[in-house]
Amino acid sequence: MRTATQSADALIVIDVQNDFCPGGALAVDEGDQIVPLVNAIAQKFEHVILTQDWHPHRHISFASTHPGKSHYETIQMAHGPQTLWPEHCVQNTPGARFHPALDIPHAELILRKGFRHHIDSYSAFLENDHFTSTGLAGYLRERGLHRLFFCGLAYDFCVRYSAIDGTALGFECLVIEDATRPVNLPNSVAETNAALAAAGVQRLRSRQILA
Ligand code: VGL
Ligand code: ZN
Repeated sequence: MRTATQSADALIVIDVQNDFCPGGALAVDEGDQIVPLVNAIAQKFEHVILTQDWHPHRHISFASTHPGKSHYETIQMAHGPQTLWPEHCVQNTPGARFHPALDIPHAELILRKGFRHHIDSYSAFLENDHFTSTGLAGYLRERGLHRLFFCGLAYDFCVRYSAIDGTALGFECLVIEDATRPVNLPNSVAETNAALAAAGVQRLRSRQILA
């Protein structure tokens, strides 16, 4: 099946940043390998949005902010569980920059997220309290963009929560599987596959767009 892109479509490129690529602080295996594919896919879309994980120093999601806690441990916060990460994507550091080979000059919006000290934001729509809005849904609605294709990093966190929240907010959401890579914590990929299926998020391959 070929999926032709339309004027009400947007490609949302999640967090293709140095810290999520090999050599970065929260490196995703092969995270850099999706970059040429993401560039090619972006050429098929009139509307492209980039997200950028953008944390202040001593952000609540960093294990180092919680004495005695280790990387990848989960703690309970007032609004629910929070996985603790290595310090990553700190505002204005090289790790927070987009991968140098990411080449999407026609991207229309760069949406930063995770900039509030006391709350993390995996999703491009809602922060991890599942209540605080990033404003993205309003932006997309005002611009008449209804069908959203997701790619980028990481499949099992920011791509997952973005596509699920987008669906709940009334957008048609699709994930371009081979243009993502997972962090891969225990069970995180299997849970993501199940959660996307349960939410009705379609997974497709890049050749369905590039063909
Ligand atoms: C992400 C963990 C922490 C992501 C961001 O982009 O998937 N994962 N911050
Ligand atoms: Zn983060």
